[in-house]
Amino acid sequence: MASYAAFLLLCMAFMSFTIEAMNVSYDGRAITFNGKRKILFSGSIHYPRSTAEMWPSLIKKAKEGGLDVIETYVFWNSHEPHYRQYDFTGNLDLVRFIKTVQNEGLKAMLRIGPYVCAEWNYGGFPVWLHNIPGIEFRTNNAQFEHEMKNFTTLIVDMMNHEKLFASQGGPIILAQIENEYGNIMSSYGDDGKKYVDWCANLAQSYQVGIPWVMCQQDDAPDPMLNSCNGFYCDQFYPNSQNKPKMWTENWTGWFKNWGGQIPHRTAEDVAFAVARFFQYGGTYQNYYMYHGGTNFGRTSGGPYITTSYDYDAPLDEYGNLNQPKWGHLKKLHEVLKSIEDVLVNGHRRDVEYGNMVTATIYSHGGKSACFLGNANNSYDASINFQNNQYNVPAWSVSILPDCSNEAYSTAKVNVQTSVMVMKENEAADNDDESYNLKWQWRHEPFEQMKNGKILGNVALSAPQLLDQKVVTNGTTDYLWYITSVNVDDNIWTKKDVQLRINTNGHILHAFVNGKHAGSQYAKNGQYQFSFETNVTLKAGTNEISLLSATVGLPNYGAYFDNVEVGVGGPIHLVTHDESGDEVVKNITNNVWNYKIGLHGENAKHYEMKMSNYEKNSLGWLKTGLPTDRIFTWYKTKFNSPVGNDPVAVDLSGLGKGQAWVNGNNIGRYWPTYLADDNGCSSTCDFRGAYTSSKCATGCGKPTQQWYHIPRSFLNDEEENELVLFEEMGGHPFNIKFATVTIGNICANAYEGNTLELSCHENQVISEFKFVSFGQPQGQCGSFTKSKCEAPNTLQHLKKKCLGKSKCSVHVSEKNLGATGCKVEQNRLAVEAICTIPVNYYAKKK
Ligand SMILES: *[C@@H]1O[C@H](CO)[C@@H](O)[C@H](O)[C@H]1NC(C)=O
Ligand SMILES: *[C@@H]1O[C@H](CO)[C@@H](O)[C@H](O)[C@H]1NC(C)=O
Ligand SMILES: *[C@@H]1O[C@H](CO)[C@@H](O)[C@H](O)[C@H]1NC(C)=O
Ligand SMILES: *[C@@H]1O[C@H](CO)[C@@H](O)[C@H](O)[C@H]1NC(C)=O
Ligand SMILES: *[C@@H]1O[C@H](CO)[C@@H](O)[C@H](O)[C@H]1NC(C)=O
Ligand SMILES: *[C@@H]1O[C@H](CO)[C@@H](O)[C@H](O)[C@H]1NC(C)=O
Ligand SMILES: CC(=O)N[C@H]1CO[C@H](CO)[C@@H](O)[C@@H]1O
Repeated sequence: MASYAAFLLLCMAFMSFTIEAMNVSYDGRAITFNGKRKILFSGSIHYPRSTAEMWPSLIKKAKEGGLDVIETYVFWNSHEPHYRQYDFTGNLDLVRFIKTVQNEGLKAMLRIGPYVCAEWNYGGFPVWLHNIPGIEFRTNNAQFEHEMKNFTTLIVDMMNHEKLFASQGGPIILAQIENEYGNIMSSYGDDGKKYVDWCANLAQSYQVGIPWVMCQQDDAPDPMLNSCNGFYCDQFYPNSQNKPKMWTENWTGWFKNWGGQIPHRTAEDVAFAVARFFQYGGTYQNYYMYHGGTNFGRTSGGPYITTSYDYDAPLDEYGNLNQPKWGHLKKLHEVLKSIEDVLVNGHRRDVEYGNMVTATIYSHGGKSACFLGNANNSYDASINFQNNQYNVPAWSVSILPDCSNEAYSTAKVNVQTSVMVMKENEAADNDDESYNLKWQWRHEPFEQMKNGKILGNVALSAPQLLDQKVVTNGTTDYLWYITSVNVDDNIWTKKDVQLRINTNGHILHAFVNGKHAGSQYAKNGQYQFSFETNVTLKAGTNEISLLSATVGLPNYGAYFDNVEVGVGGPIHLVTHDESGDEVVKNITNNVWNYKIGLHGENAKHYEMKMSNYEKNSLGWLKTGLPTDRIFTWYKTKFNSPVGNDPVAVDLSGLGKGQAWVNGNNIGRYWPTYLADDNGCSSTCDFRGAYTSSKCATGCGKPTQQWYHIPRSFLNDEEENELVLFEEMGGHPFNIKFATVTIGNICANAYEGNTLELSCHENQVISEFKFVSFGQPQGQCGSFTKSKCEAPNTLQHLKKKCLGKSKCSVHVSEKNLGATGCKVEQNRLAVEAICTIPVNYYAKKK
């Protein structure tokens, strides 16, 4: 066996090094590989939103889910954080990512942009780009085009050099230039059109031998392909009969904002949208996102995009299967692939039944395949099609691969639902000491002037308020604006003085003479707000220090790049004279001193210093731990949770700030930002057009309580360091570490299907909470039995499944016993518990 395995390995290695150029092209029906039309299922996985260590498993699961193509954007601001200084290391190793895709036998679509939107900071543009004199983004502007060309060329050359284009035998079959420009082009007038043509020419000039795509660009010049992005794309048609119908972004869910609820798009509705797209001639479709992942560090866009970018995608933030979505789509892919030949080559004919019910027949070479679609959101249709009677539920598509037997209905989910749970750190259970985390802390100083000087490096001084981007180049969230004000008149030294500041956001902390005078943040996705607080001034020189913090720069819309952030002004000190009239001191155009970043960022307080953790207490205090105090650094050590399951940390109790594990920035946290109380409902009807607020959950709860710590950030079974910068005030006493695993699984399978139950591989099915074969009612967690059911189903399932990590049961009366229900189709509903056997890790050691 060993030699056989070695032989296989050799073959695989050989295969991945065989360079076989592929001619990827397209015609009016599909993308073609060496002239052969293909149906392609694609899914977005953005490499910086996971880790290089996670990529192989994510891509494997995507392949198992039936994908052919992995799509990613290229993130310019991460690769070129400073002008002409590049980073392609760690999870920015684009070549390694594409090669991982290749090693799993999949294809890639490379959306270079370099504008990416993607809820990514500043849409993927480096902030320094904004500061190039005379530049205007995404239009006919020489400076912009020069820089865009420089970066785009770098990426194309890199792919070329590694022979990663399909024309060179590599996996990249499609590339994209620009991104959704059609949505905003009209704002740029004639220059917009000139820019689109320039983009198309640039892409063509690379001669990479694969097709280029411009998504959401109705006028994409030939031979650029135009494609559709949206929740539904069945009504989209390309701008030429010689181009295929392509869907580059089918949103599988939606992202989260601080203060927003948790979006959820049902498996039934995503499947419906995809099946309908294929019913109406689509041949290429991409799930945006297939794995959403995490906005580590300061990569999330604005306004106020959260650190989690889970997206309710088929693979969850941690890389676990999001069931039933993953499995329901997998089955759809299998069915559509089984009729690929007829779909890409066949003649299509629609038969209308009224009420938005349509049958579609594809036929080719004596074979045919059919779709029965019902886009009515309430009416369950019963239709006679080719002399057979069919029920087509509201908002569903049934697929009949032979035009007579239903192999798949988007409305009938035959896949388990997995309820994920956060399991508290096992290491903690065994060792009470580490559970009581020991904290050290230190202050972040409130910057102020001493004798007209600021300690440390002042970036610049100017008699005006500057856009935060211009000063920081986006290298930090934080910028100090510091000035001094002389008052002699005694109306200013009385009680009644107010400081009024207009700011462009997102958060402002104000200090007068080194004392905190107040903090405020923009709410509801609005950037601008006015800040007002009472202050006490003294006769003579007063120091006013403002710390402005950004929470992700905007990433979407015409001219989004010019939206100002930071303290925009005006800034007034206001009091009243003897007669009660308002007196204003306008300090807007004072000389302002700018200091970039926090003291602790510049001193790298977050860098791991484990080796001398106990000794290295310089500046860190062990006693007098402050709570509810702004500008506090905290740090602690913790053990890695046992096993391989993904790890997350609960940061409730804290206010707002950033967190680092062993020096890796795991993102901004803001657990005190609660989601709106209204707009959630306990039931979710998949029928009817999806919007991002439909089926939302989490009302009144923190938008994000748990934060992902990738396993590769942790030291194996050793001590790790968590560092927090707490900006708003909070306490670290609720912080706990957990692993993410399956708790309960529920499944529903209709007669004729096979029910598959599956826990994580380190778990077993330990108990059944509910089993009924007949006409059970309700949903996962609240199933109820009806009058009729087969009597011995539970025993049957126990025998097949208990103590196993996975099992499957064919759902039929023959197998499970007669139900006695007088219905067309019985179903089996099951709820079971997955647990990790007590001695699982002990045995492994
Ligand atoms: C690639 O395929 C397309 C369409 O099948 C064809 O028109 C083109 O000539 C081919 N190119 C090469 C280099 O073979
Ligand atoms: C910001 O970027 C510009 C180039 O766009 C550069 O000239 C300037 O020195 C940078 N400023 C800082 C503080 O890095
Ligand atoms: C990008 O700009 C640098 C100089 O800043 C230059 O050395 C390099 O050749 C340029 N790359 C391309 C492809 O033009
Ligand atoms: C959906 O079906 C109902 C019931 O038959 C009908 O009244 C309604 O007009 C249909 N809606 C559409 C948009 O066709
Ligand atoms: C500011 O002071 C005024 C009286 O001078 C008082 O009415 C007001 O409530 C104070 N505002 C705050 C926020 O303390
Ligand atoms: C204060 O100065 C700023 C900048 O010149 C100006 O925009 C603002 O209107 C002034 N405020 C008042 C009350 O005049
Ligand atoms: C082109 C397109 O469909 N864009 C959509 C992007 O997402 C938002 C939110 O659903 C839609 O409103 C846009 O129409």
